[in-house]
Amino acid sequence: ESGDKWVLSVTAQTPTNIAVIKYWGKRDEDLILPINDSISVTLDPGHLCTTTSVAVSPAFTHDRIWLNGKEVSLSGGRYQNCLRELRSRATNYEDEKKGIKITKKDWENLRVHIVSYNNFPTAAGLASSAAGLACLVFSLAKLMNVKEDHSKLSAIARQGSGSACRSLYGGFVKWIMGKEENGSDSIAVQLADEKHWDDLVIIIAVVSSRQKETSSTSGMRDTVETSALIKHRAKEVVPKRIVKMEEAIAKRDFPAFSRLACADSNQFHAVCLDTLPPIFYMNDTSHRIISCVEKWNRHEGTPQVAYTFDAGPNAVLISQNRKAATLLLQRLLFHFPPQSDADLDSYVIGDKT
Ligand code: 2P0
Repeated sequence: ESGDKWVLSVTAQTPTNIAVIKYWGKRDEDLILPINDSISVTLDPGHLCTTTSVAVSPAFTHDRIWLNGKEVSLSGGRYQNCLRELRSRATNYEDEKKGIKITKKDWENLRVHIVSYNNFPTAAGLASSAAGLACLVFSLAKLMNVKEDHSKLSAIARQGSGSACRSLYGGFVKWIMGKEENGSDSIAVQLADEKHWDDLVIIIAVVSSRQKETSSTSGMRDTVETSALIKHRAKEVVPKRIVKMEEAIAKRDFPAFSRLACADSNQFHAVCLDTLPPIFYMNDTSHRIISCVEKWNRHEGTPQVAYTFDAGPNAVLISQNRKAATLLLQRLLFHFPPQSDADLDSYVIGDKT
């Protein structure tokens, strides 16, 4: 294509991540700086992921974004921060065959169009913002020829949504809270790649795909303002747990991994209850799933399955291997029989990473 009729585009796909040591609470709301480190597992590509296409053309007059087929406003500070950070790092691009030449300076005036799809319920506590913002930052960085490594990109994705910084890597990922006021050292690092512990099987039991009532952003703000327990958690509990969780992952020690993940999920929900007004993310079904897993693990004498719940009632169940996953599914289907064929789709099964 020639003249100003060209369109240049990039498409990327990013899986979501599930925190096993949770992020909850910010020390800086604009830069999205957390009050503790967190550790997550990134799911396999293809399951619970976001696909994003970004395009640039001299014919575009405004930056625009469509989420799941619907245009939404890009005026929010978070999007704007990501776009600004990426534009300032854009570099020259040239494709002689197509007659496209974009200089670093051009990027400031070129507008982008962004189209993004989730293959799972948005805002039902399944970390849709994590995959979404990571994918947006990654695809725009490719489009704009940004030559930064993944850790720098993670610091940009972080400004879109905290948990997004962890989705830039596969495998096991730590988001280091950092010390700097400008957030430059609040980045994600990979602890182990996707091959390190590939026996793990993650099963997501969708208890409800309804939108959650309290957004993570406002929920954690209320927690930081009103909960005494969060201070104890961030200062005393999480730092020790992070060390132990890193060890458990390095050694593929499933019993330790499971105990730490379950305890951290439970404390996160305890901190939500300790908030004023209290935040209830889990429901009766979530509690029944916890009891069922706890009973089974106790009966076996050693943990077979770990559970973790984010800002919603859906259960993320991590089993040690395929055999344990099969037994878990049997148990789930026995205790929570699907009421319709459609319910069967709710048992999303995916290998880790
Ligand atoms: C996590 N969650 O570590 C925790 C556990 C939910 C429970 O990160 O305000 O959507 O965009 O930084 O990242 C959800 O919080 O919040 C979250 P913002 P985000 O995965």
